[in-house]
Amino acid sequence: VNRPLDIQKLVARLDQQLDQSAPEPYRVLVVDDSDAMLKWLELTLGRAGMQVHKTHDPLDVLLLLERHKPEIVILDVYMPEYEGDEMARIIRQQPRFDGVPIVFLSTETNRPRQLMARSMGGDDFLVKNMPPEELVAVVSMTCERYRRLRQWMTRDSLTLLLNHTTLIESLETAVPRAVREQDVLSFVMIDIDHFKNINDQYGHMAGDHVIQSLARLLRLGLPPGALVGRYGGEEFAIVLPGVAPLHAAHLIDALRQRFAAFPQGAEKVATFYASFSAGVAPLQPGQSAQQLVEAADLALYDAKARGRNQVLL
Ligand code: GH3
Ligand code: MG
Ligand code: MG
Ligand code: MG
Repeated sequence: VNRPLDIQKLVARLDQQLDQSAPEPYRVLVVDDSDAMLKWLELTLGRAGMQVHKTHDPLDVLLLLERHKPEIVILDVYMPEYEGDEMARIIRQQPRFDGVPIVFLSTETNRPRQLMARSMGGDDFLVKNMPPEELVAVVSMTCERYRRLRQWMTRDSLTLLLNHTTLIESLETAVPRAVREQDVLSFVMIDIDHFKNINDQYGHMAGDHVIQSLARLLRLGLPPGALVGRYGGEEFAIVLPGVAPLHAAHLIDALRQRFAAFPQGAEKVATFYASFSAGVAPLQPGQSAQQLVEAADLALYDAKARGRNQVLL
């Protein structure tokens, strides 16, 4: 006897695998005027699987922060030109680096002096000559916690797609880049059809499952480089750098067909089918990110007006 396939269970497992695939090594920046200390840090953290960038020149710190996007900075306090806490203050003045944890690593054992360094923007103060496994533990725990925090801040919790703010920020970065590189870029707005009816007929839980199923399809079905976000409620937005509008429309239409054929349902709910409408807009010369969103929105509106379950360019 064939038991019915438990789709939700399969899907939960798939999500788990997707989220666990290939954990990236922690990226660490170490700053110390002693080359011996830098070597030791590189060896100790490198052996623990971390990616270590090092410098003995505090003036390089901002450049290296920009270039390697480290997830933590380990900072010496006593250095010839700049003291570490001064450096921490400078890092903290840059809003884009405000979320990077800074850990001091120094011979200083004087508590008031340590506190002063922390008040300049440090998150922790470690004393040198600590056992290597302790250092590795502190760095891993700190990176892990900040990764989780960043995920909460940039992702939508129901779908794990980019949230509204992050998606718009990504678009505002992608548009000038496309202009600079003279590359095409397409933007897509998606809205699930008659979603209110789905909620009314099958309940909000079933509605949530529909949103999640579309999110999964978008996460798996788009080329690498695509930025996929939940724009709001049952609305999604996609930035496709390097993808021409016709190609974008075909990609989205293929997903539209798969979505419309996907049996929906939750526990104790009859199987039903959902669909979405989408508007695609190419980045036009001189267009701002906001104008691009408006253009895609307009195309979406047309797709709705023409009967839904279709993609319009
Ligand atoms: P249309 O085809 O014109 O898009 O019709 P619609 O019913 O989808 O349009 P509308 O935008 O008016 O309805 C969206 C509904 O989605 C309203 C809101 O109650 C519901 N909704 C928004 N966010 C969520 C959510 O996270 N979960 C669920 N279950 N419902 C949501
Ligand atoms: Mg020193
Ligand atoms: Mg809507
Ligand atoms: Mg809708």
